Amino acid sequence: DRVPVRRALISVSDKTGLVEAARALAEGGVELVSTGGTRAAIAAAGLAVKDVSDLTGFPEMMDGRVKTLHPVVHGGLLGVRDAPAHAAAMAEHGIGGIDLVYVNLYPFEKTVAAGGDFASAIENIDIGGPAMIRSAAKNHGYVAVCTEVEDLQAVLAELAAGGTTSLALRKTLAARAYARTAAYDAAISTWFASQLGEAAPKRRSLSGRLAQTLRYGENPHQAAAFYVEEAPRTGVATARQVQGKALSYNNIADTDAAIELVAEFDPQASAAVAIIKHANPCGVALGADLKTAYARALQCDPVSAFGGIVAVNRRLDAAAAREIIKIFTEVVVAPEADEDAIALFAKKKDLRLLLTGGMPDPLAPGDLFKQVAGGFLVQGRDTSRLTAADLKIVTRRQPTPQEVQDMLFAFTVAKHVKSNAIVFARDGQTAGIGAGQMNRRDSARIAALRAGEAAEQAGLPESLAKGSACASEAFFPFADGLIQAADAGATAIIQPGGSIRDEEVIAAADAAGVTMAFTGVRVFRH
Ligand code: 93A
Repeated sequence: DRVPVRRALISVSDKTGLVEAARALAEGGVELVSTGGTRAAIAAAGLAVKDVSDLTGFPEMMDGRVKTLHPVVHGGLLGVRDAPAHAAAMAEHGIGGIDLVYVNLYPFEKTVAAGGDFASAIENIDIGGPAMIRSAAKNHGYVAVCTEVEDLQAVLAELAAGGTTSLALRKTLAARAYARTAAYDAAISTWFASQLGEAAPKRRSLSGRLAQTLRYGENPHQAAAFYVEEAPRTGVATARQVQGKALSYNNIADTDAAIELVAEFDPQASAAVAIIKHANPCGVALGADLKTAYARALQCDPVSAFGGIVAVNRRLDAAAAREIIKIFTEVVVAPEADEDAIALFAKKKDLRLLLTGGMPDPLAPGDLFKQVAGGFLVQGRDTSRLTAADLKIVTRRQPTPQEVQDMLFAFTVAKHVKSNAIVFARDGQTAGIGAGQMNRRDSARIAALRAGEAAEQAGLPESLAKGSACASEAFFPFADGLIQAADAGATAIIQPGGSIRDEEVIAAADAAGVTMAFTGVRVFRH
């Protein structure tokens, strides 16, 4: 299973780390062969390196379009060394085996992202590179294929240990290599389609590199993996796991929901904490600091918070960490963390700590995909964002400034709650959340129940919903839902409006003495 590396072909556009890697190979006695620019960079470092033209007997031609597309190269990559006919063909045509390929491709994605014109995009479609990657990956029984400098480092580590590569590593590298060429072709086809005016929505297929195979999916009998896009937006895909058990499928999904929710709140203005269970928040709160915000988020539903996912919108400090580790938490996700906070988590070995390196941008455009049998749906991200100026007050009673703040906070949280969503909130703290019911009144009933129980658990005399704002992510079709919210203690209601019975609902609000704002924006989440 182990094969030595005698000859390596290196052809890279991104030359980061190239010289160090080439030097390590050369010092290990590996013969180096390269294409023009790569060869020049290696030679400039004083290392011996052959030109691929010396192998092919052809110069690079047609502006470099043809440099490695030659039987000497592909025979050297594809030849099955142990098959007598292959070995004979190699001998007859003077084809030497190539045992290692390191190729990174013409920067097509970058060229397009930087707004390159049609001609430069076309010129940046790499042909020879993917061909070599695919040949080497197919012949992984004998050839190690590297598409990133990290891959080469893994190969170098094995070579340092014994001068050979293992079949296990070569297989892993081959799988990665095909993921890379698939993503590259997906980027080209997507761009090409967009040039033909088939632009909406721009991205029409999913592509990404395998970041992690997961033990299982939503349930133990489902296989699963986590793929990360070529240039991921900051969030769960950029997270670095500092400690804790391996992430599960559900952990990743919930962590995404958690960090996207707290990202709605400006960290300059206030600390924000969300606690997520099964993709829904069970508590969200703002505070002067994370410790306070966490305590307030926890108060909303301390029972559900057990085994939850905690997300924060600021650099995690020790004071907050000390509170968080008091109950069992599956995952803590933060943009970054203080050393003493990290040290506190170290005591909880299983707890997964993820640092994303920054906060997601809730206003960033992007596409969301949802699979259906035999196809998939694409929609733009929900980048809606409300301010006080967007609220249309439809009742006789105008809201107080505090009620306006509470309404906006409750509606922002409702945007991250599965429909039907009802959220009671007061002073930047959710009081009760009702999620995922088929019937809006049931969601309202659950939210009111939670608010009452939370107050009981905290030893407070009145329901947390008392004096709260109540958000509904879609309109109240009848007055009953509104009456229920008012009965639970809400003094302000925020909802999209737009029901044919709006007049009835407004009349009920006036009769109950509550103030009500229409947003004109619906925030369904299914
Ligand atoms: O234009 S190509 O598709 N034709 C080729 O035959 C070929 N062989 C390697 N591009 C080709 N390459 C690519 O050249 C590699 O994938 C790599 O990205 C780049 C390295 O060129 P240089 O060594 O001249 O910098």
